Amino acid sequence: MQRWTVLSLSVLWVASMAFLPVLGSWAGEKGSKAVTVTGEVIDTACFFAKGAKGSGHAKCAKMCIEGSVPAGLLADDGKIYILAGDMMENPEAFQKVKEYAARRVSVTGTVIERDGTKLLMVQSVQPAR
Ligand SMILES: [Cu+2]
Repeated sequence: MQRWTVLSLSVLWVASMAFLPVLGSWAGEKGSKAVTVTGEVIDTACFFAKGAKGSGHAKCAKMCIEGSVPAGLLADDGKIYILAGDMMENPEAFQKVKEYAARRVSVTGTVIERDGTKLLMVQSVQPAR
């Protein structure tokens, strides 16, 4: 009987170990360090469809983003981030970044990358110097 107890405990132990990497990566995303990325706030519809950006596109970008087209950040190094916000803890920062359509900003937040798409979870934003 005791043998079975030892065996089932080992099985439980091995099973719990299998979940550790999953928990670890989840914690890593949650606790990942904030970075600051500088670039232009783009409306993803017009940018992905026709590369539209810059001051000549400002009016359209504002309209698109206000109309719920996802806002993105075209970083100075050419990388594209989809902008998102933590609606539970800090909804203001994400609302604020949308006011900067087609303008250069510095966004501070955490980056989550999945299958090649980068998401920038906005914590704060300010006009780029
Ligand atoms: Cu547009």
